[in-house]
Amino acid sequence: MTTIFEAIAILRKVFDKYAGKEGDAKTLTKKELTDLLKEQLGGPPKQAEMDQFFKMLDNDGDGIVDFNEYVVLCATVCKGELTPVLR
Ligand SMILES: [Ca+2]
Repeated sequence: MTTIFEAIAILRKVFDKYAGKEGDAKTLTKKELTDLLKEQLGGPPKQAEMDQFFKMLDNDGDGIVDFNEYVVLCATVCKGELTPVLR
């Protein structure tokens, strides 16, 4: 497997790990996303910032973050743009 496919497999594995904690195993609740940020990215920010961040990621506004929306989070981290949010 090439390096980029390995990286993608790991991103998928992380998503599945947190999405499987409660509710639908194919989506992230706010609690699951908070745990993911805390354990994997050194976050989360303050509750108000977390609410705003979750809203931003929840593109279709259904109250959960699906895999497509999670990919946006990964891309944001990849571009180095998440640091100001998490600090
Ligand atoms: Ca959503």
